[in-house]
Amino acid sequence: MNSPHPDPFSLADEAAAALAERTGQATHDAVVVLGSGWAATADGLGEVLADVPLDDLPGFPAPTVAGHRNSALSVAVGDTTTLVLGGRSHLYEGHPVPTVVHGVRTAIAAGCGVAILTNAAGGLNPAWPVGQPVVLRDQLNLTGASPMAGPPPPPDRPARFVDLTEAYSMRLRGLAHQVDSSLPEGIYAGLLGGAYETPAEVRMLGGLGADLVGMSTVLETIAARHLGAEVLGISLVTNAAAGMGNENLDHAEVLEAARAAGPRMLALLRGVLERL
Ligand code: 8IG
Repeated sequence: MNSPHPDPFSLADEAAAALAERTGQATHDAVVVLGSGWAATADGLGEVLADVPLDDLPGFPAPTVAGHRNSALSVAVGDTTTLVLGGRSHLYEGHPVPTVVHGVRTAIAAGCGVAILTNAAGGLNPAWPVGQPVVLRDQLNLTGASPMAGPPPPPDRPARFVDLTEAYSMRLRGLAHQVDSSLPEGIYAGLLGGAYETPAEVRMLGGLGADLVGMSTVLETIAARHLGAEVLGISLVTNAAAGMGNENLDHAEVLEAARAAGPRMLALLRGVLERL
């Protein structure tokens, strides 16, 4: 790190410079953030140009969550030079909001105009089986936090009060449906997490309009929109939200559902990246 306490935007610039140096790619076009269980889709997206340990880059802690991988890949997918972040940081790990959104800010500083944010989520729609990918249509940020709270962005960045009317890009959602026309859409509720919901909380979330519930993504989406990137969100339903199915929740079940859905998710990501 060049300075002891850079603001989060300067830290993202530093990380983007380190990324360019370590990958040999002056810029990237799109970033894919791989959520729980999505790590395997990194293999097969395209030609791997570079593989850098995430925690070698300024501001990136090593991922601690099972199913994440400590790796930033530079991958050629058709004409799209793609940065694939093998893991992310979550609020429930105790990371501050700037750390949680550091990956997307770094990617955008590296040139990415498109952010594809993936996650594993609980499904509230009983018609969705485990292993169902769902395109995010909108979100409920129920974390109680925001990347736009705190000191104002520096003068060379957009002001806060970012417009979130189109949090998830119509254009990118259209591309996803071109690739896989049977994909449903849903509203993702992002919570602090650390524990799954009670059945009462799941009923409440359904009343609020949520179709999916998880512990990530929503802050990254806000940070990406603030900096002008288009966002595509994709959830993999890996469990029925508590009280919606007939089983208790455990993380091993989540990882197995993701593994089985891997080929479909890989084709979806590759197809979207090739069409950008
Ligand atoms: I995977 O049911 C996965 N992540 N909050 N609730 C929340 N996060 C999740 C869930 C779930 N499943």
